[in-house]
Amino acid sequence: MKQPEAGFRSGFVAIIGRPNVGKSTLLNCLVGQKIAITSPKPQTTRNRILGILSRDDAQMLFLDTPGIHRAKSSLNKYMVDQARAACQDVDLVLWLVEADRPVDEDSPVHEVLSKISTPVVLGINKMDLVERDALLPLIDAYSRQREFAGIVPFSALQGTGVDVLQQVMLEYLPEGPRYFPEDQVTDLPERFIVAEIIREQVLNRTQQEVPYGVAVVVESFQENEKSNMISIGAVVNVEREAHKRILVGKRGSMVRNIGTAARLEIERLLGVKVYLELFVRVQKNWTSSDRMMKEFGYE
Ligand SMILES: Nc1nc2c(ncn2[C@@H]2O[C@H](COP(=O)(O)OP(=O)(O)OP(=O)(O)O)[C@@H](O)[C@H]2O)c(=O)[nH]1
Ligand SMILES: [Mg+2]
Repeated sequence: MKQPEAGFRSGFVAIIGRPNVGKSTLLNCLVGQKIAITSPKPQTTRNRILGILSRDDAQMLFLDTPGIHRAKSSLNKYMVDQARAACQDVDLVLWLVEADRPVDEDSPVHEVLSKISTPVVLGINKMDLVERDALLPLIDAYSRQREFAGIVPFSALQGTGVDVLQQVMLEYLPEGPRYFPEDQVTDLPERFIVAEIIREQVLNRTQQEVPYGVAVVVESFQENEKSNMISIGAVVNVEREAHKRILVGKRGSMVRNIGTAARLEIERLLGVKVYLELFVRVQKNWTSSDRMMKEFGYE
């Protein structure tokens, strides 16, 4: 174990909240780089995602989590469990809510918070969507719900107020060592990030139940040093034949567009040319099968 430098702080912060409140957008903003995919659709994030923020005086380790909701399918239960588990053994919990929504008395987040004794900071995101005057009554109403270590309004999309939020959170981290090298932003394998980038493009282009039944698995990832290229083969699993038809599109146009957009982003991430091949496959009702979920990396 490394010895902490005098005054150096480090620790874990779990970012939790309802789906779509902006948890992943905030993670990316704090770390200064896109690690987690985001979308206007709820239930985008499915796993716990570590983001590392290194400063001269501290290393803050953020856990982005799936939105907490009343889950029915195995996949949804897995997602909520990930969020619940992230709250264990952290130094601080950051509960995110939206500035343009009234106080949610009946939030399933309360049940999760009631089981932990960790300090909780309330982050009121999307303040760009409301007048400043609207924030005070909201802060007042939330502070009557429970005790908070701090309440901070901010906008993850515009970056306003995020420095204040960072400072408030830092106060709750103990003295500790630098756990990760300064230039490391996450512990996720490249394969996972590649699969997520592909899923994000699917989310951008599909509606209704299709995006919720998509799982992307990277099956091959080969670096060719001679041509300085990476060849990636990935399977986009869907729950039904009808979903496959939508994803393939007219003469393959949809899957081609998804592939092109994903490839460009993967090339930016990896800094080399990429050859990306996508296959769409039906795995009937996989979101209700523990076995299939395991196979797709949700275990
Ligand atoms: N106007 C505005 N929109 C925001 C802000 N932060 C996030 N959003 C948008 O809110 C939507 C959801 O953002 P995400 O970061 O994916 O939300 P999330 O909480 O991670 O969602 P799940 O992973 O589904 O739980 C996206 O369309 C974001 O662009 C903000 O500060 N202002
Ligand atoms: Mg998310």
